[in-house]
Amino acid sequence: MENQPLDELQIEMIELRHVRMRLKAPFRTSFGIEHDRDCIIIRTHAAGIDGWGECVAGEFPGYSYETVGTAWSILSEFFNPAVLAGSLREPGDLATLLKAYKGHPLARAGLEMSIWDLIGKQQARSLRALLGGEKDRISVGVSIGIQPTIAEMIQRVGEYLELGYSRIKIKIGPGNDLPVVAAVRQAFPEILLQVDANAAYSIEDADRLGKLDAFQLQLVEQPFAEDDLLDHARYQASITTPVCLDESIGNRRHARQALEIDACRVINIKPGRVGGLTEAVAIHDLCLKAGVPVWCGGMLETGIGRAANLALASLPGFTMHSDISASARYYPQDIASPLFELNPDSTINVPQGEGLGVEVDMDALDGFTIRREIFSA
Ligand code: OSB
Ligand code: MG
Repeated sequence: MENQPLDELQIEMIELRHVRMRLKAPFRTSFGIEHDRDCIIIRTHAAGIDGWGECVAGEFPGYSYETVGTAWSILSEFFNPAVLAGSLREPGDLATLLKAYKGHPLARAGLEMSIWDLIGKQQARSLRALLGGEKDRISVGVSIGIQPTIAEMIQRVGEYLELGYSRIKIKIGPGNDLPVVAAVRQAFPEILLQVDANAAYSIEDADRLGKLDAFQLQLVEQPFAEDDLLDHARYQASITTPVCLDESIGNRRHARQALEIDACRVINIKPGRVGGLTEAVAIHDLCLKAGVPVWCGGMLETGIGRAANLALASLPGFTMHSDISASARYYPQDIASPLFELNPDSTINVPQGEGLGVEVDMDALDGFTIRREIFSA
């Protein structure tokens, strides 16, 4: 990161909003089903500028132990007061201000994102430039939830291919795995296809999961528990398809150790899961050095979080398709503009404006806000 040295930045105000947005279609994974997507939109204010961030914790602790409720509590009780009492020169300084506190990466990352946006606007630089990104357009795919029937899964895959997505990820789980994958592969023999189990299996399932090797998948994402690097290494040793870790990689140390024991050959980087963009870039750098490809995962973000993901994915090591689909894939109405659209070559443009490079639509945001609180120094 090549940030110009900054003046001390004193955050004067932090606003939290619990936002609930109806998804176009329910999203089902091995850990549950979401009809609405809940998140916390964070606004930090300093020197006349607003910075926006999105905390990707959801309504229930299915993907992560964090929820909107725990993130709200940690932010209001600890993180916000620490930020309001301190000062920063760059977004990475947030880690210093919060050094006394353990965990809660999703809450941390949302707050950090708002500070990146604020500092970008203050310096009149895009987030892409602040992060050291290079690409203008990001290759993207779509992540499809578990469907009620195999026929419907094949239909969904066909629809997204028709829309121009050139990489498909399907969610799998016990009871929704080999026959679905086999049928999708048979229907679409040539497509870039990958699967994501969201930690639904254990090592006892390794024989069954070994059969995934027959379907020319790009990768198998997170078959086992978050805290189970060792069994991922055993599984990786038994198949030729790359294992990709999502939930297991919470920071750069996890990434280094996972690569060291060959627990995975690809890493999905999500800024939320790793506590923010600073850590996300560090994991990217480590993987780039090790020659391990990465891609940017998604958490069904609004236009705010999506803008940050695109900026991150512009770094050179993001060589695989990212889970960053067009705005229209997720919501009937978004809270930021412009909307992100899919180019015919299955890419999405990286925002070039200052900070995140998106404008928050206050009327839309107000309409989706179900709780709001302001914290000041
Ligand atoms: O595991 O990648 C995941 C969504 C919510 C929680 C976990 C995951 C996902 C996705 C969606 O796969 C990706 C997207 O935002 O399009
Ligand atoms: Mg995943």
